[in-house]
Amino acid sequence: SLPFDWADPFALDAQLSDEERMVRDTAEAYAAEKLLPRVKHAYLEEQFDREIMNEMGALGLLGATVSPEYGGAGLNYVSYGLIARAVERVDSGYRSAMSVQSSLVMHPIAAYGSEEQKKKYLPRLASGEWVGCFGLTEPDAGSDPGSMRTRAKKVDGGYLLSGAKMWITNSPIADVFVVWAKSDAHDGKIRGFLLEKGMAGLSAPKIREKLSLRASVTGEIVMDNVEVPEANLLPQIQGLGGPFGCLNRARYGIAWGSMGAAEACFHAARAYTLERKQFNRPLAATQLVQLKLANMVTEIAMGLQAALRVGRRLDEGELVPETISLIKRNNCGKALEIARIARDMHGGNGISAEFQVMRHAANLETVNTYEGTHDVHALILGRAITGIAAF
Ligand code: TGC
Ligand code: FAD
Repeated sequence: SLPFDWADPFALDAQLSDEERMVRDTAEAYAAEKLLPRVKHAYLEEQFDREIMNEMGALGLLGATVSPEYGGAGLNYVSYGLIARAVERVDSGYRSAMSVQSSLVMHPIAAYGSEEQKKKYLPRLASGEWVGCFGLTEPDAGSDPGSMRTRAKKVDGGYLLSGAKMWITNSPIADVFVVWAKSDAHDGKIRGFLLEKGMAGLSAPKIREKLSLRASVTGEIVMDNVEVPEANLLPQIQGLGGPFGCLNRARYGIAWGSMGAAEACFHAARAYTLERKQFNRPLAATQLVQLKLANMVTEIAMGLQAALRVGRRLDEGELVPETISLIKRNNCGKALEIARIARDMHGGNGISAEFQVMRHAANLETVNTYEGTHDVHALILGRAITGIAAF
């Protein structure tokens, strides 16, 4: 028999290609050297450092799956997942910035855009020169985006967009806005539009005083008859399948990312309870603590293995959205539980920013909610199991 590796029980490492390991090492080194030292300040001050986008861009971490022809790294989905895991080990907010740019902004342009749109936007988004955001959610349409109110009205040469988007990652610092709206020229079907900072009638106020994901900037998108040229309509897609096609990829990345946050909490809880003594012995010498650590290592090992399996299928061209719902839901839910327990295991120190675990727990509240809530993904699975939509 072989020794048990508590940091990698199923030898995930051995299931990766050399290229995948290289990508992972690059992302982990960047996260440890550049992200970790600034996260506490960023979180406490509710500040996202814009420079991070340029740094990630320089390393090929933005739009990793996009073709090199348009500035992407041309990597597979497993590599994208490994990047998400590495970045979210530090903070879910930094992974958010990466996922939105990659899956929710670059992917729709690459998959649904015109040649001109790809040439104009993708290289600048890949380098981090431009930041993008994705506007689907509205104040009155969250889990049910099909009931959105944002409208595109056809006018000569383009469209007038009116409406409001809510809870939009990166909108206050965005140069490019992927906005989904119902278009009167297309029988009220949902279409995607590329808006740019500075367009008349467009604003993106910051949402302040979040108690979660504070190192990520979140805002609204307010559109008051914004004139959008015909050339900025995403030509290749219509209907809710457009935004959902992007969400499939982002949710997949979050399944990996949330496990990164869980790993950070598990490793911290292990180290802390080995070091900390009460009743004349390390906390780790108690049965209750060992039970908690055993539960953590189990959920993380299974969550990562499941994410790898879905990634391999994606790379083979097999996209089954419900399997993505399954891992997004399970991994986010388990990560949140692990972070809360790790916080508890740190005792009073657990509430200090110094020990990181409470920041992860607070972040994971958002991660469990965005990109489809834990319960909405249960309903997506329930529909697939029973054939009955119970939303
Ligand atoms: P439904 O009838 O199910 O589908 C409507 C159309 O969409 C197609 N479709 C999909 N296509 C591809 N992939 C998927 N996963 C798809 N799911 C649905 C479907 O085939 C159909 O196409 P067509 O051509 O027949 O019209 O639609 P519904 O309105 O009943 O949907 C219900 C539900 C619950 C599944 C859906 O609305 C849902 O997933 N709600 C959750 C909303 C959500 O995830 N929002 C995310 C906002 S973005 C975000 O949170 C970013 S955070 C990023 C960060 O910071 O990291
Ligand atoms: P609601 O839909 O009102 O849900 C409230 C509660 O009701 C949840 O528990 C939900 O599970 C439950 N519920 C809803 N419907 C049902 C049902 N039929 N049956 C049973 N229970 C139900 N959106 C974007 O478009 N772009 C972004 O970049 C983005 N970034 C975000 C960043 C942050 C920090 C946050 C917090 C959110 C972000 N979102 C973004 C929005 C996010 O996707 C939504 O918050 C999420 O989809 C849930 O919608 P909601 O907040 O309106 O909640």
